[in-house]
Amino acid sequence: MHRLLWFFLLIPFYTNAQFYTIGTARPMDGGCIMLTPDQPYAEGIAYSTSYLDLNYNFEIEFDIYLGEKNDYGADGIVFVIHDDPRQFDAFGTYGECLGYGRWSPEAVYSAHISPSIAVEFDTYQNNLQNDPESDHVAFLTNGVSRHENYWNGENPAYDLEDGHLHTFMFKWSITDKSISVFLDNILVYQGGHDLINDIFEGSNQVIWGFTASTGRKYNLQYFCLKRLAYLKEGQENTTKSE
Ligand SMILES: [Ca+2]
Ligand SMILES: [Ca+2]
Repeated sequence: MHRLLWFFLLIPFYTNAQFYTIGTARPMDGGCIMLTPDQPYAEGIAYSTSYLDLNYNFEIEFDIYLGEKNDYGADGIVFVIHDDPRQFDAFGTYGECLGYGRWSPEAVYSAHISPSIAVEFDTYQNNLQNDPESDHVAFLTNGVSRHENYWNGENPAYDLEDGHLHTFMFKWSITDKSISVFLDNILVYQGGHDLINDIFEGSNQVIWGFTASTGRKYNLQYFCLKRLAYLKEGQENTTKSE
């Protein structure tokens, strides 16, 4: 019942969010941000210059583009929320780690973004990361690319490199301490997490953005921010101060 009392609170920067870019990432015409060009061995990262506040419930919605080459495409993109000590200069390992993670969970020498949570949209099978043959979505933490679970719609031919935009929504509820992720309006991940205490060591101000990489195989990859809305339970017309 109480969920019916949620109201949307749009914060001012959502239509023209500014992004800090690293590597191959560049603004595109139309407000989207290219992460990687259609070239091998690229790594691009874009972070919003405004911090996220995990003390509020919020929804972030994007269009994402993973390219148009299936057999010869790679590697995918990652939506990341982090409090890495390098802040806006944080990056992970290229190629199969998508600019976010590390070669293996034990590979602490391999660049990775931590503390963090992330959602990867992976378009290339890498056995070291336990990837299925199909493209897939997986929830990751603390710069570890390897995952035991993933979503591919139980479709062994699931493909995101189809030349089309895909809608992606990330929802955080501080009320329930839960994360919900939707891809093309399908719930692809849901999990309970006490992000502030268990991941971010008490910090509620965190950086968010996307990382991406290519390797021997490659694709044009980009994202377009559509909406960032803070939601306040049971209170109307409450504006979050910047
Ligand atoms: Ca992969
Ligand atoms: Ca594919």
